Amino acid sequence: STFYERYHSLEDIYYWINRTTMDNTDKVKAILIGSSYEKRPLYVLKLSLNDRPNKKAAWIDCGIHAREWISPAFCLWFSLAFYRQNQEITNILDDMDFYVLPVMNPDGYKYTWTTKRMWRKNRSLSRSRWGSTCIGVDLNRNFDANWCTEGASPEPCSEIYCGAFPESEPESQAVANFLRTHKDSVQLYISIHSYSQMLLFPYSCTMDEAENHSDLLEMTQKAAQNIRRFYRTNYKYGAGAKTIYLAPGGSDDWAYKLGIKYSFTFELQDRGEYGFLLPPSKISKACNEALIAVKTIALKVIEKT
Ligand code: 0X9
Ligand code: ZN
Repeated sequence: STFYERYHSLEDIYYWINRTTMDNTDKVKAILIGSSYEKRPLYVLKLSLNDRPNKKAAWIDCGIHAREWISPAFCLWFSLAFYRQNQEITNILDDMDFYVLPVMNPDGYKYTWTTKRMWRKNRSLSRSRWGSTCIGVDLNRNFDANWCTEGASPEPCSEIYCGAFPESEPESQAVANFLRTHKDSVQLYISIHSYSQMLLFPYSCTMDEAENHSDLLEMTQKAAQNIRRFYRTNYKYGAGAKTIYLAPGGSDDWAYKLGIKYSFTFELQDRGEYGFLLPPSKISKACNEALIAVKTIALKVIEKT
């Protein structure tokens, strides 16, 4: 199997980031957007083939949740597709730069490799009202979108703990700050998770429909159709709250409210057979499915904006 068909330790991913930027200085830049609770750097790769004024951009983040190993694997896979530059990708890159954050939660990811494979949250220490301590905030409940309402928990020991306040965590703050300063160019936001095979869009923090619901529905429907056609895999699609569950404080809803009107969360393979423990032999199919969805949606965004 190739490098991209295996899961990689955090150290390997940092090495890969370094290597990739050094070998492709004309197309890839690493941008330091902040650091994690345990002070690990958060690097975003800017993938760009040309420099034009008013160039559009897309954002993809991976590894918000530590145990979802297929997610960082996808960000690496996506970057490879970019170097290889098949025709379709080149067409997209003509009009659109990509910002790729391979691991939003490096402390949690590291912890799943060394200590506890099923860890989800980041690794920050919190004290509850009762004086007990617990570790970890769910970064996908920590953004400012109906923060800590139904579907998130104010209890530090919960797996869906929302944190002390919106953007209390350095990881979510770094992402939010970057997107705030780039919101004029970034038109498309995608967050990669697993598992359950779903293409989700806002809202997840309320049952209300997004203002461009029918656009988003059509885009995810097309993406799901393409996945089915090429890989015979079924993906559900729809607004998060109605398709999966009510879950406030997510990055996709926050990005949408910021003004990024094409905002998505992809839940990659599988549907529970292996769950978070998706075997390496399944990486290539899972990533190609997601890649088709990214391409389909990016082309639509370019058409529409
Ligand atoms: O609950 C989540 O954060 C995501 N599912 S996961 O199993 N990967 O944890 C779904 C996120 C959907 N979007 C929002 N809740 N905003
Ligand atoms: Zn997740």
